[in-house]
Amino acid sequence: MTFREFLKNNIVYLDGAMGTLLQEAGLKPGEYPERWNVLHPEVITKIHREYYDAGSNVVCTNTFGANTLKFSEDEMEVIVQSAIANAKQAKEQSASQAEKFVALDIGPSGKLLRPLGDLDFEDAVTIFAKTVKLGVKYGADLIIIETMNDSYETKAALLAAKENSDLPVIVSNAYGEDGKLMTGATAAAMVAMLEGMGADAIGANCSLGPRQLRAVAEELLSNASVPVVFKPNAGLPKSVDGKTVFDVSADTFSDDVALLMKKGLRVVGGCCGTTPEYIRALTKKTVHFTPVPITPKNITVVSSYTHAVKFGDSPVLIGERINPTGKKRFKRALLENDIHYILSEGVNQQEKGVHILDVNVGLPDIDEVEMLRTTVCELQAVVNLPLQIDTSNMAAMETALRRYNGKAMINSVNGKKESMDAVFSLVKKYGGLIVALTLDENGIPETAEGRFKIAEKILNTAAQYGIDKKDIIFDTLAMTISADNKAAVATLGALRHIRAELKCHTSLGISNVSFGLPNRDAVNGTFFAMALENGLSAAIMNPYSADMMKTYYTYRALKGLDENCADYIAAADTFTLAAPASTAAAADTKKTADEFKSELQHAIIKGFKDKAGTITKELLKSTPPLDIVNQEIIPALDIVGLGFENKTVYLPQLLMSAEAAKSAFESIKAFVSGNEAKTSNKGTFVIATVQGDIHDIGKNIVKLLLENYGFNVVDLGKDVPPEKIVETVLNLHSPFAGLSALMTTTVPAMEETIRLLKEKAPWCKTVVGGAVLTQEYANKIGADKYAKDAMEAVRYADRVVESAGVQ
Ligand code: B12
Repeated sequence: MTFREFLKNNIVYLDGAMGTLLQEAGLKPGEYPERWNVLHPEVITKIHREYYDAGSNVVCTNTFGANTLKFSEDEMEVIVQSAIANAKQAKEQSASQAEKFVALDIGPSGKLLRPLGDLDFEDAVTIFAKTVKLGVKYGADLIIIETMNDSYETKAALLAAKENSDLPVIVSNAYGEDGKLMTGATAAAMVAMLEGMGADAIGANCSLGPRQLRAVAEELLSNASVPVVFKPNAGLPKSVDGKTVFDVSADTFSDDVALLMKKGLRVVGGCCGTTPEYIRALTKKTVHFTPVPITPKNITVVSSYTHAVKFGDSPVLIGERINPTGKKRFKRALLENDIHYILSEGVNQQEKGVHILDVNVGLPDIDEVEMLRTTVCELQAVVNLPLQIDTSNMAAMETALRRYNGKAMINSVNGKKESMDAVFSLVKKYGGLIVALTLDENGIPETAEGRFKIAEKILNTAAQYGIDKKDIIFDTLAMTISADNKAAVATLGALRHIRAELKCHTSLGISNVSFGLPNRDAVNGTFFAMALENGLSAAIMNPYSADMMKTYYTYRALKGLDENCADYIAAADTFTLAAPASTAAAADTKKTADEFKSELQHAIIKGFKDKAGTITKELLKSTPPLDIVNQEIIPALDIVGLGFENKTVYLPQLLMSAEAAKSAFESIKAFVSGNEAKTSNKGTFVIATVQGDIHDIGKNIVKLLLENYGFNVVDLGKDVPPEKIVETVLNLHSPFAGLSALMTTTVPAMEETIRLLKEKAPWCKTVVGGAVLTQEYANKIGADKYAKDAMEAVRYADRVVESAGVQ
């Protein structure tokens, strides 16, 4: 029986942990477990066999960290070959009567993808592809991609699996206590993306015990139309007598997992801390369970790297402003490659409350493939809304879908054969929700019936490609009423018909309807309300239009979709506002220093790197550099930091803000170094961010200021071990060591550095700083001086130099 056949009607038992068992067998800290496939095949085979004997149907090869970033291509081949051979041998040896399969195990690459880190998306695909090809070559039965905590990397791995094999693929992510991935994705968002790309089963593993992951399992079950995978840890790790132990026993673990199996889990196993005993307990308790049938959830959904947007509950707003049609300023931005303008249109529309952004960057004179790729990548770094890829250029569409971090909306397909063939093949591969226009080779039918017929044809053709009707949303084409006064009636008729008969969701580009008329917004607003009453699920619209927003909020309130009319009340006084302030700011007007200041905070909060640098340069003409740091850069980062703490901002946004702050700081640095020549040498100041901590913006500011006040600063960078700091202080006989720590978890490293410095270089004054420190804490860890900001560090060092005559 193939794995896919088995998965259809059975509960699948996976294995448990490998790493913790290898440590018990003697794997040393820092040693690569994957090498044990070759060095100690008997140990690996024994562990696999014990899992099969305990009732596992699938064991995962010992290849979690095997990739070409860690191993040479030659060594990779030997590792994967032996890993699969070990698992196959265990399969032969096991006396278990259960169906048995070998899964090629793929874990995270160990690097962060751009824009979070420096690994390019396509390079990640290539790295995973190499492992996949070896898995196929040496006969794995399926692939399991697991413990991924970034949706983008998960996509890269799944794409590599799909492009290089026909094997079934299980995809499992590591969710945190907040029920989200490290980079912010909810389980619903992951299901939307992974199902669209054709994962055979989707789930959660690692990070927490079965109880803490229960809500994630339930979210997966209510969204997924494929089997749900659950492979939690044996609870949380704790250290007992220097050994790591987990706090959930095999008995409790199996009870907790069994409870969720009754709700529908179909692929179960264990992660860190679990052993064959856990799997045995689980199989024993549940082997008689009847598998809960997998039911299609019929959810029409798109997703970004953080969340899913579902169609049907409440009207969905799709912002239309990233589109050159009829917009001179936007055309100019495209021709001049002014990506900032495009990004700010994205950010502004998000602030206005749209749920999805339409992205159209097609102009005759530009390279649309390149432009669309860049725009999608840059946009998803600064906004977390799902995107609607809007192009008729199929090469551009494919590049954008490939790079998109989520399940995109696709604008559009129509009833022409060539359009359907091109779009459906792309969607089959990358997933997506398709907007289907009800027109074909014969044009746009005048009647509602004609448009309905085309909709039926599109659905039938999509089905031949294996695309479900939940992934098609119909646009019945709003035509201008000034040319044909029955146009809106036909559009609305088709809309009603499609909703009622085909049960599909619908979308309309609203503004076409009013073309050629005065006060177009008035017509658009009313047409939008009529369309909603006739079954419109989503509108491509202008969120800066007060009439459109008025219709949206009043409709929701009147339809009982807005509890206590809370959203209406919150938005009511904005209905009269015109375009947002920052759009006006984009116009070339003269700005005051104050405007630049709040713009700088805005640029940092939104992560506009280039803009932050340029605004700072302007600001420096009228404001002292330190004021910019203290009144603009730090408060802006504090806002982002607070958002991060409250889980409204996720790591990618935090990172983009940090990049923008750094760019502002670079402008300040260039200005300061150009303006003030160093006048004296007051002595050496060794400075570093302590071990384990990579925050260095604050430390760099301190460095710049100290240099400008005549100190010779030796900057050791970030994540610096105590020994290196001490060694440098000793070599230079430095009178000062400045240490920065921004996290509670890295303050102990600061304490250790101070302890070593006191022991080896007692003359050296330790000056400490960083957001988490306080005077009290600084005293406790024995620092000579706590400086709350850079200026205080300079004043202190000056005082010491003056009073002691330090040189
Ligand atoms: C920007 C930022 C990042 C950037 C850092 C980029 C970089 N190159 O520095 C990125 C995105 C990479 C990042 C990563 C992480 N971050 Co962070 N980050 C921040 C943020 C928003 C701002 C920090 C900052 O630069 N502030 C501006 C500077 C100018 O201020 P400052 O550092 O305090 O410096 C001033 C003074 O303190 C003093 N000073 C600083 N150092 C020194 C040194 C000396 C010698 C002296 C005298 C004075 C001095 O002078 C400076 C100028 O006046 C803070 C939140 C916040 N409000 O602080 C979170 C924050 C520090 N990060 C946090 C976390 C949790 C993380 C991550 C673990 C997230 C994750 N899940 O991966 C990782 C950490 C990775 C690691 N191992 O270090 C938490 C820490 C929580 C805690 N209490 O422990 C914070 C507080 C956010 C939060 N509220 O949850 N982060």
